[in-house]
Amino acid sequence: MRLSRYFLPVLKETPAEASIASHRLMLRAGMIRQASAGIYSWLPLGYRVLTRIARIVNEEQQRAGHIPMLMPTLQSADLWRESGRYDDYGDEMLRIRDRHDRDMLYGPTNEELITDIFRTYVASYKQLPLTLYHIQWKFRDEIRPRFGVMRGREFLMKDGYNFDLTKDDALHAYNRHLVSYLRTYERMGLQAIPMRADGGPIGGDYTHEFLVLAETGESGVFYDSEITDLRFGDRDIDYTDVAQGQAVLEEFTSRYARTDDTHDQALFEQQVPEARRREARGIEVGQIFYFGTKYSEPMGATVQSPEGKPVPVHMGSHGIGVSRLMGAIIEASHDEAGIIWPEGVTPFHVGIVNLKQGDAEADQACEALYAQLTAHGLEPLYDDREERAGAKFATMDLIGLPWRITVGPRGLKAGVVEVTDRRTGESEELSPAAAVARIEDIYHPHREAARPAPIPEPMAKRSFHTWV
Ligand code: 5CA
Repeated sequence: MRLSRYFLPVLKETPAEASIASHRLMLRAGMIRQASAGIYSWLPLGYRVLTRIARIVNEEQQRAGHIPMLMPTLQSADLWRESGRYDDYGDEMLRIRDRHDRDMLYGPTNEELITDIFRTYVASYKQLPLTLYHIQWKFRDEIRPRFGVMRGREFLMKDGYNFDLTKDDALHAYNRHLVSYLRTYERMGLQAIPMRADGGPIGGDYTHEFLVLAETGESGVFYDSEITDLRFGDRDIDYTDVAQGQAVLEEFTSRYARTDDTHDQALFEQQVPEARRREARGIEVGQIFYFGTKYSEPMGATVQSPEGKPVPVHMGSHGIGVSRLMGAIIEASHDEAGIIWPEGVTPFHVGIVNLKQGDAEADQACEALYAQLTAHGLEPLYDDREERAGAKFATMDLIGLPWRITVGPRGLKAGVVEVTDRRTGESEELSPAAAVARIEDIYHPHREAARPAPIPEPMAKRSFHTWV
């Protein structure tokens, strides 16, 4: 992309309404624009990052064997009356009446809709296990939308739903989600700690929230400091292996880590030596739930058991705050000058800054770099505007591309360009060809990880044909 032809409305002034860094920087970098309270338009740069976050979420869900689909944003109130939540959900639910006087709502979550789909098509335990998910906009009429996309009213969520014959199978699905979430957040450069949480309006008391530690987080958290040393890394995992899933759950959840909703001070003091006790704040970027037959029973989502009896399925639901993640990533990774994107989610892989636009040699070198990087499957952002070097650097620093190649007539005379690391500010002089190779090397591991994984065997073998 050439900046002269892009739409990047950066702001010089710090917007008064933004009280935390991520909100401020997203507005300044021209990523979002508020449409009304807690509702945002995603401008091109913000939309690019949102797409990258969603892509990682999709890849990791499919790697775990979960199946993508798409449900609508508007739902019929009737289904929610069946589960009993239409009245229970309260003022956060946006209720709408259509021209035929039918009660509708803008979905805050999808347990009812997916359970209805399940009960329509699935009749036998032989069609289990099944986990379906989608990435779709949700609406919750939050009393105090704030911090930009962090607590929006309209927000993008990945929500997945598992259907299993037994509690044990459903707990394996729970563990599979936990593992896939650890991978997902790490690919975005985040450490998100699973913590014992409260079921809230979704229900169930078997639930963990994933929290990114940040001073600006809305949740109070209490944890054993040892937990921050844990990394999932790129270890191999077989998602169909029950014991492996259980081992990861135990590794990541056996130490004390709770949100303020479930915190127990006496237990905290008993389980954690004083020197390792931490009290901090965190941003909730996901939550997983096992709630058994809470929805399947009232809604009649049963399957024929191996003994030939109809039994309600065991379910759980599993959410990731896709749009909130953008705020969380920025809170965790920025400095005075702007955002510092982790390579996994950066809107462009590398910026090219031409120090002397109009100089034939500099222009030509930039064009050649642009073409070579693009040929490697990388997406550069070339600042080809007639602007001072200082202004170009300030824009690149603000929008936070992790790598920058600076091209100027003086360097070119010596046969070099400059490659700069946004995080450390360190630069190295390299030939243009070596600069391209350097950027390619940096992104190569991410491109490997981004390759779609083969579908796990048991899922691949099971065919799903139902006639109704
Ligand atoms: N049905 C379940 C899981 S599928 C569910 O709705 N879970 S949730 O309520 O915990 O939401 C999932 C995630 O969405 C949260 O962890 C959070 O990251 C994100 N989220 C929730 N409310 C908001 C909001 N108002 N703005 C932005 N993100 C939100």
